[in-house]
Amino acid sequence: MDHDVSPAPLRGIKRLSLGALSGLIAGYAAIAVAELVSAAVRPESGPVIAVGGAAIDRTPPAVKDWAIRHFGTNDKLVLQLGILTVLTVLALVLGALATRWRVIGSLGVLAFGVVGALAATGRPDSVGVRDALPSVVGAVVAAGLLYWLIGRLGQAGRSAHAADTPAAEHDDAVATGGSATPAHPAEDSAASGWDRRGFILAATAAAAASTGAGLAGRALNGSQGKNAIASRKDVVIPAPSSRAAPVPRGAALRIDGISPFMTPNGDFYRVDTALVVPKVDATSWKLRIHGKGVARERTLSFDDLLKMPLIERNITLACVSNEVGGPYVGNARWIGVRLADLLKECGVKPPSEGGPADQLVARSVDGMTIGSPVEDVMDGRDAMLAVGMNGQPLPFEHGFPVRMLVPGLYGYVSACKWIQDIELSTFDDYDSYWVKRDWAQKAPIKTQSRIDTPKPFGRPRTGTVMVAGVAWAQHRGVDKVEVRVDDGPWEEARLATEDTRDTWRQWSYPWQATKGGHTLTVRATDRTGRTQTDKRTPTIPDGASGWHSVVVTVD
Ligand SMILES: Nc1nc2c(c(=O)[nH]1)N[C@H]1C(S)=C(S)[C@@H](COP(=O)(O)O)O[C@H]1N2
Ligand SMILES: [Mo]
Repeated sequence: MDHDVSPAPLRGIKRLSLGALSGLIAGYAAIAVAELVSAAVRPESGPVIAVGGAAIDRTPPAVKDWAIRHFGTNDKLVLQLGILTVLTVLALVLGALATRWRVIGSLGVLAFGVVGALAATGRPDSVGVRDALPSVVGAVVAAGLLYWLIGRLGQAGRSAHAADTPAAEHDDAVATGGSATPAHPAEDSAASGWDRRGFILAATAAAAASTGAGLAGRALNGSQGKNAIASRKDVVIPAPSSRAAPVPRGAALRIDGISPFMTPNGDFYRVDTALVVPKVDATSWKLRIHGKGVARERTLSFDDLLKMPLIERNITLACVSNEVGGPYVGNARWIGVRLADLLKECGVKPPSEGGPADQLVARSVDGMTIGSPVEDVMDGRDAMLAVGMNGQPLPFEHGFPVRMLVPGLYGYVSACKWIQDIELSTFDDYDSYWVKRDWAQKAPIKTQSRIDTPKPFGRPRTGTVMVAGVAWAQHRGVDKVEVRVDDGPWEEARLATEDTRDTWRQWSYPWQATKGGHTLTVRATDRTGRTQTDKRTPTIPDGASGWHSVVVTVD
C-alpha cells in the first residue's frame, strides 16, 4: 500500500492543472457515456447533437443567414466544433473550480446535463423524456467521476497540517512518498493527502473506459442506419408512365465555368436543420395523409407509392436563403407520384373548388414542418412526392425515401425531405417551422440570374470573353437575359433553349473586353414580362432580390 500515504494535499498551480485535467476527463466521459446511451434511445438525442439542434432551432434568422453565407454547407460542422470548444473550456474551468469547491464542480457538470436534457426534449422531433436520458446519465457519471478524481488530489482547504508541509508539493517527495515518513498523522493523510498513483490510475481508467463507451456508442449508432442503407440498395424505381421530354440539344451550352444544366447529385446544394442525416428504412416507411377536407384518409407504404403511376420531371429547386449570385439552387431530374392525383384520391379539393384547407403541412421524420398552398399543389403543375433523383433513389441527404417538390416555390415552403405526414390545414390555423421564425408563409421563387463566369475578381485577357451563367423563374419561365458592362447599355444575352418553364436556363454573352477594371451585371425577365428588380432585399422574409454583378480586371 504505497499509494495512499503521500503526506499532503496537492496545492498551487499543479493542483489547478490536474483539476482542469480532471474536468476535461469528466467532460469526455459525459459525452462518451451520452453517446452510448443515445444509441439505445436514438442517435439524434446525443447531447452535442441535441444542443446543436436546439441552437439551430433558436438561431435568429440573421445569424442563420450569416452562418450559411460564411460557412455554407459546413455551417453544421462549425456549429458542432463551436459547441465542443465551449464544452472543453467549461470542463477545464469546472475542473479547476472543483479543486477548491469539490461539490460545486460536480453540480456544475450536472447543470450542463440539465441543459443538454432540455435541449434534447425541446427539439421539434423529440419523443419525450427519454430524449433526456443520454444527457442525464452522462452528466451523473461525469459528476461522480469529477468528484472522485478531485478526491485523489487531497483536500486543500481542510488539513491544517498540509499547510505546514511544503515538501508535499515537490514531485520527488510525492513520488517516493510510499517509503517516506508521514509528515502528519495518518488518519488525516488517508482522508486528504495527494494520491498520485490513485489519480493517474483513475484518470487513465476513466479515459480508457470513456473511449470504449464512445466507440461502442458510435458503432451502435452506425448500425441503426444499416437497415436504411440496405433498403435504399434494394430500391428499384419502376419506369415512369409519364417521361420527361429529352433535354433539348440547345439547352446545355458548352462553356467553361458555367453551371451544368443538370446538377449531379453529389454537387446538389443541401440545406436543412438536420445535424444527423435521417436514415429512414424504406421498408417500414409510411406516409399518412389526413386533416381538413380529407374524405378518405390514407396511409401509404413505399411499395404502395411505387405501384402508382410515376412522373419524371426536370425541376430546378432553390433555397430562400440564397443570396443574389449564391449557390443554393440546383436542377435535377426527379421521379415521383403526382401529389395532386393522390390528394384527389383522398377527396381533397383546392380552395378554388370549395375545399376547406388552404395549407398543406408536410412533416418529416426529424420534425421539420413545411407548409405549401394547396392551390399551388393542385393547380396543374407537377408537384410531386419524389422518390428518384437523377436516375437514383433519393440520396439520404436529399430526403430518402420520399420528399416533396412543388415547382416554383422555395424549398422551405415546398420541398419537405424525409416526409412522413401530410396534414391538410389552413394558414390561419398553423405556422410551419420557418414561418414561426419570421419567414413568409408563402414564397414563390423570385426571378434571378447569376453570372457563373468570369468569376469575381477574375483576370480575363482583352478580346472576346464569354460571360455566361444561369437564370431562373420557375413555373413562369425565363424570356430574356441582359448583360451590362459598367454603366453601359443593357445588351441582350443569347439564351440557351428552354427545357421547361420549371427549369433554369443557361445564357451567354460574348463580351469584347477592354483593359482595366469592369463591372458586369446581369438581369432576367420572366414570361409574365416582369424584369428582375434592382432593389436589393435580404433573403428574409421571402427571398433576396437585386442584380448580380461581378467585378473583373482585364489584363
Ligand atoms: N426535413 C427537412 N426538409 C427540408 C428542409 C429541412 O431542414 N428539413 N429544408 C428545406 C429547405 S430550406 C430547402 S431549400 C430544401 C433543400 O433541399 P436539398 O437539401 O435537397 O437541396 O429542402 C427543404 N426540405
Ligand atoms: Mo431553403
